[in-house]
Amino acid sequence: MRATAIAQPNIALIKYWGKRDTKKNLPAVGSISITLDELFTRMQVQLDAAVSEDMLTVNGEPAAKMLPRVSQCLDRVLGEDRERALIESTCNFPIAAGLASSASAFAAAVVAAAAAGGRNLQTAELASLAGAASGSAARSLYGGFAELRNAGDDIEVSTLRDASDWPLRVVVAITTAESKPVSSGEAMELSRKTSPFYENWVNNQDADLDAARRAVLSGDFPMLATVAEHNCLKMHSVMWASRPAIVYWNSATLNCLQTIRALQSDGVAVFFTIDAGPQVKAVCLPEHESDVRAALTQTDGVTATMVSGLGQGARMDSQ
Ligand code: 2P0
Repeated sequence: MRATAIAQPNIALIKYWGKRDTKKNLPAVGSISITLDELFTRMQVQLDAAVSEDMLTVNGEPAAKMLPRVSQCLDRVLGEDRERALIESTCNFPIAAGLASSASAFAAAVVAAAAAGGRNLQTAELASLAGAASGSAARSLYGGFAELRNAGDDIEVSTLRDASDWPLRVVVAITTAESKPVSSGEAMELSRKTSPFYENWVNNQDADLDAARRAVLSGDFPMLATVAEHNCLKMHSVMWASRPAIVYWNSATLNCLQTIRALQSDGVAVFFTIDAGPQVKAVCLPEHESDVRAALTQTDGVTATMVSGLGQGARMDSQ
C-alpha cells in the first residue's frame, strides 16, 4: 500500500504551449524534450483506509495549494473510490519557477500511485495519466530525447534517442527562485484566446518538430540549436502578444541570452531555451560545459547555476 517513485523534470526543445481540450488537458501541439538526470522529485504515496482525506507535504511542509491537483491525479490512476493517501514529495530544485517541477511531480505521482494501489500499468498508460494532470509530465515518463504526439483523443509519447546515445549537457542559469506570477495553464489559455500569433504558432509546429526530430536522430547539433531557439522565441512571442501580456523574463534572462550569443560567436556549441519562467537553460556538447557554466555564472543577475546530463524516465525508487 506504500510506494515511492522518482522522476526527473524535462526541458522542451520544441515547446508545448496551448491546449486543444482543457477538460482532458490535451495539448494543441506536439513537443520534443530532454529528460534531465540531476534534478528530481521523489514521491511516496501511502494508501491508508484509516485516513479520511489526502494529505500532501512538499519538502516536509504541508502543500495545500497543490493538493487538489495531486488528489485528482490519484483519482485518475486508482478511481475516485480509492483509499485516501499520505503523499510526501521531495524536490531538489525550485518549485513553480519555470524548471518543470510539475512535470517531475506528476510523473512520479502516477508511478507511485499505480504501484501503491497494485495497478500494473504500461508506460504509455502512465504517460497519458500524467499528461492529464500536467501536459509536460507525460514526457517525464520517458528518458533521453522524448517526443509527444497528438493521437486521436489521446497523446502518444516515445523516446526518440537514448540519453547515452547523444549525451548533451544542460547548464541551468537561475535568475530568481520566486514562483511564477501566472501559472502555465492560465497563461496558455490567455494566449489561445487573445494572442494574434497563436494560430500561426499551432500551424507551424509540425515543421519545427520535423526539423528537431531529424536533428536529434542524426546528431546534428547546429540544426537542433537553430530550430530549438527559433521555437522558444516563437512561443515567447505568442505570450508577449497576449492580452494582458505574459512576460516571464527578467533582465538577467536577457543577459544570459547575450552571454550565449557571445559563446556561439567564439565557436562554442551551445544554444538556449526558456520555459514559463525567467531561468535560462543552455544546452551544449559535453566538452563545452565548463566554459558555458563559467560564462553564465559571471552573467549579471544570475544567482546560481546547476548542471545536468540527460536521464531516465520515471521509475520506482527503492529508498
Ligand atoms: C513545455 N511548458 O513544453 C512548455 C514550454 C512551459 C513552456 O509544459 O497546464 O505545467 O499543467 O498542462 O505542463 C508547462 O506547462 O502545463 C509547459 P499544464 P505544464 O515544457
